[in-house]
Amino acid sequence: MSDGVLRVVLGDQLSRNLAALEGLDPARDVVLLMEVQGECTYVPHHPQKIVLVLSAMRHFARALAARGVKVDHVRLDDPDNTQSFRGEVLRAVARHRPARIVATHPGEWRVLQDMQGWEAAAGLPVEIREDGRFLCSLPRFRAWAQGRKQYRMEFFYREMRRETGLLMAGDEPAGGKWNYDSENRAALPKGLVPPPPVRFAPDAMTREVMALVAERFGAHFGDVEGFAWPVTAQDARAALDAFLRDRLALFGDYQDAMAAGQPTMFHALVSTSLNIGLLDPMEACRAAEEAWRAGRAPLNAVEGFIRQILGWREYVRGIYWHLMPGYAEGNALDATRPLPGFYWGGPTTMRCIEQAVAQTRDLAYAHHIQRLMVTGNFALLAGIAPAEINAWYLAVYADAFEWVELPNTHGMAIHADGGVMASKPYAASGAYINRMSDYCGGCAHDPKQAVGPRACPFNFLYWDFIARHAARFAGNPRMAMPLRTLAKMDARKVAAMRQEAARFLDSLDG
Ligand code: FAD
Ligand code: DLZ
Ligand code: SF4
Repeated sequence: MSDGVLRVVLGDQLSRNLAALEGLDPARDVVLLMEVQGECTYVPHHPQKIVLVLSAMRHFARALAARGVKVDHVRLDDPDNTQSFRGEVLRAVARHRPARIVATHPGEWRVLQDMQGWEAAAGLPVEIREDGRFLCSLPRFRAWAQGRKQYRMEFFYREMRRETGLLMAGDEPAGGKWNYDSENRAALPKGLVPPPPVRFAPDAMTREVMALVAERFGAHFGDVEGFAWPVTAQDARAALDAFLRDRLALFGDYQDAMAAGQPTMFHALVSTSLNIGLLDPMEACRAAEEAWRAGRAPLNAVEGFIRQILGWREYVRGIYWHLMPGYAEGNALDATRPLPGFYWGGPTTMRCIEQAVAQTRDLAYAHHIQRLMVTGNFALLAGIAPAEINAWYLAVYADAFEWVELPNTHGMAIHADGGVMASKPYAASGAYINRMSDYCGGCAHDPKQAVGPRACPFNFLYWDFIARHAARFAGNPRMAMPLRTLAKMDARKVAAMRQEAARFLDSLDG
């Protein structure tokens, strides 16, 4: 046995300041990275997501090795690869005979369970260090959550603002308000074309991974072609800088807007980089704050952007680890319907869904309001089984890791947690999509009709949803308005919409 340490780095832990690398002794220690089939297929990840993770791992390993660190990088096509984390850790222990193993807390419950078994399996001490790359530690979140009946993001966010000093003027929020969301709901005016994000042409290393992924995972939804995500810290920073320069100023105004043929709008496209460790969340927040202080972007944009990262991103991670594993099991609305085929690119007459799914297939990306108010809203209204829709979101987005994907889907989009995250379901009819997008103009359906051959499915499904859950929502003051409207509606119209909904739902494949 050597006196060295085996330091494990997972595919979403590609940060120079990673906890598992603290105290690294280049003379004795070995850093282990493992490309394993099991992680590529536990849900059928989009090929571009697999390319992102594997290529970024290879670039990270190369950069570490260039600094004189001993790196053991197990490749996917290594003939001896056992294709599981556990199997590869055991093989690496046999190769290097370390005195102990050091890892960083992973981003998934499933992986933590596995990691906690490494010590017994390897017969060596395994230290799992807290992941210090987040702005709120898990004990800090727990202290905030303890004893609360409801975990509202807004209150958490204010504490984080105070603690970090971001956008603060002494003890007060900059500009006098904590949250400028009410100014961030404009639709995209005709003629305004969002500047496209920068694309990163694949280098030779990425192209090699693309070929490997195409060969092995070609049957998954999506394609490696068109891969353009940053795979190094340098490119991740370049992507952030391009956003700050070209899109931040209007990010706030059009944060909730959707437009046909505009897959990225004024969004930042930094979630992949943040989630795999190429970009530091505090660096992104400080850079946005600096743009505001220098007069390059208005407060509603900068506060909106910082809230997503300092607020939502940290909050959902806290919720995940505070409430797992039970959180994933909830099904508060008793939803059991299988996922319709159009989520995987099958035909649909609903243009909003078709646009969101097509760009998801092409880019492994959809922006927040598409995920929440189009595909998420549909799953909520139609009563898609939580396990099926959760697995879909985890598979199809390049930025999807369970700690962030699950609360957003299970809690925010489909309300399967019964209101832990959101005080009311984000249910909306076609009127919302019509107001926030130009999708309806070219659609076979009419967002103003709720019955009849051209009725928008979001309309009759919305009222069917409200009627179906009327008793459940009766005690919720935030649902009082739709319930009152339903009660005042002509009973024959309600019956016709519910019949339409039943017919439509019965016709779905899945
Ligand atoms: P921007 O809109 O430019 O926002 C900037 C950053 O803020 C994002 O990069 C992200 O890091 C953070 N952020 C914004 N909203 C959220 C949020 N609700 N939760 C956590 N962080 C947020 N985000 C993921 O990173 N991974 C996921 O798997 C994921 N799944 C989602 C599933 C559903 C159903 C919904 C409604 C949202 C999901 N989100 C997820 C949140 C959000 O949609 C994405 O973070 C965002 O679309 C990423 O694109 P962007 O970088 O252009 O974001
Ligand atoms: C998502 C993913 C994929 C596709 N492949 C790998 C891999 O080969 N090796 C690896 O270390 N991680 C991979 N990941 C990320 C993991 O599935 C998992 O989400 C995180 O490690 C949890 O922290
Ligand atoms: Fe979607 Fe309905 Fe609008 Fe068609 S009419 S795009 S289905 S909201």
